[in-house]
Amino acid sequence: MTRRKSDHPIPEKPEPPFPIVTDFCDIVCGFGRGSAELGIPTANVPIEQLPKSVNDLKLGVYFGYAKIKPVEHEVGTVTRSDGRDVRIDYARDLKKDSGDLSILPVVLSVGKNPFYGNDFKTVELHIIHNFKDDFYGAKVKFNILGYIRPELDYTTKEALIEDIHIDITTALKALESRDFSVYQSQLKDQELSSR
Ligand code: ADP
Ligand code: RBF
Ligand code: MG
Repeated sequence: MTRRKSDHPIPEKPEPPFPIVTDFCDIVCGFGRGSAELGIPTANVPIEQLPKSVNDLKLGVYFGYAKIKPVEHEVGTVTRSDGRDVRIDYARDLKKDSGDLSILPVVLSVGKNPFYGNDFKTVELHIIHNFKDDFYGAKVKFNILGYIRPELDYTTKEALIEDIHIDITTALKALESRDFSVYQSQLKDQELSSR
């Protein structure tokens, strides 16, 4: 496995402040660079809908699990600042049988994307799963179980892409351990008790 100088050692099990678990939050539009430029789409979530403990995290890359929930709503369109139209379909086309609605591994970026020079912080989730369709407007609930590395600047887009691929491998490896994978159950639907 590739270990980088910037990698933080991953402990045997989540250590405080982890696990952090969120409520369902909205999936909103960003600049559309994740899929178009990097080939790595990220579902962007509004920071104000997240627990304060997420806002207190240092800028960097984290891992955990995520679950998408479709929203019943008519399909809509928004126009990005660059003029491109984005279809907001509230995950109506996601399929249960292809695992789209399962509890899935995720790598998260909490940061200002120095490679792109943003002057504001974003929280973005790359869910490690091959979705057939986008799901803007849907909800996502997730947990954060560990820290992988600080956010870095890069001289090339290829170097950023390569590092994100290593982040994905690192996350999947950590989540193989039972001490992390048990936290999948944090995202299970609450069953209504019959008594
Ligand atoms: P934006 O800047 O609008 O977030 P991206 O290029 O990052 O644009 O694409 C994000 C969108 O791609 C998500 O909102 C979601 O609808 C879709 N998507 C498809 N596959 C994934 C995935 N594996 N993880 C996260 N989002 C995905
Ligand atoms: N952007 C950076 O500028 N530096 C980073 O170190 C960085 N690491 C990332 C790690 C992961 C796992 C993900 C999903 C994204 C990362 N990004 C990073 C953010 C990336 O620039 C952003 O997702 C795209 O610009 C699309 O919004
Ligand atoms: Mg994104």
